[in-house]
Amino acid sequence: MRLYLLVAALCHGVGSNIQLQKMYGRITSPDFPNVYPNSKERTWNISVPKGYTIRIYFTHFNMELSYLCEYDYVKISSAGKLVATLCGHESTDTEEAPGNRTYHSIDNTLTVTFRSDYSNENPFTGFEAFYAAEDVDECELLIDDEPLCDHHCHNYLGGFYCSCRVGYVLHENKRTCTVLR
Ligand SMILES: [Ca+2]
Ligand SMILES: [Ca+2]
Repeated sequence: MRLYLLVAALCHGVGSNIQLQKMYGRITSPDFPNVYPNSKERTWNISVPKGYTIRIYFTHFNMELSYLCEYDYVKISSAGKLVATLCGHESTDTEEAPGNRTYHSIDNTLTVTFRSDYSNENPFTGFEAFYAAEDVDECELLIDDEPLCDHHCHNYLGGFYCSCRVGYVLHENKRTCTVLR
């Protein structure tokens, strides 16, 4: 029990996890717009309803530059896949900084991790980023090279529905059309 409390206290001091479920928002490095502290880790887990993806872009980015961003970094991931590893101020041959780029989630969740190591030779002010949910246009999607709807597809915010030409009815699966008898 004592060990557990000690571990919990240590973890709390170093890293923290923030859950965000709004349709849009702003996230920043610790102490922004001031210099970010050393040895900090912070993770934002953003989730929006199904039928949406998340886009995120940076309005400020100033992190310590290190080879392959191994010292300080911002990592973006979604659906268990790494979307980007960012550090520095401008992109180099081996490191990426966001610049004006917009990043997109793969599903309806996006994880952003900020991490700083134990030292900085210069002060760095970190980052400011804005994210927003974006409707998935299911009518543009193909599954196994097939559109989701047999006949007509209607996209709306957060979902879609199918309809059929005259003389057909929509099957129970809500996607295929069968001849009306
Ligand atoms: Ca550092
Ligand atoms: Ca939609």
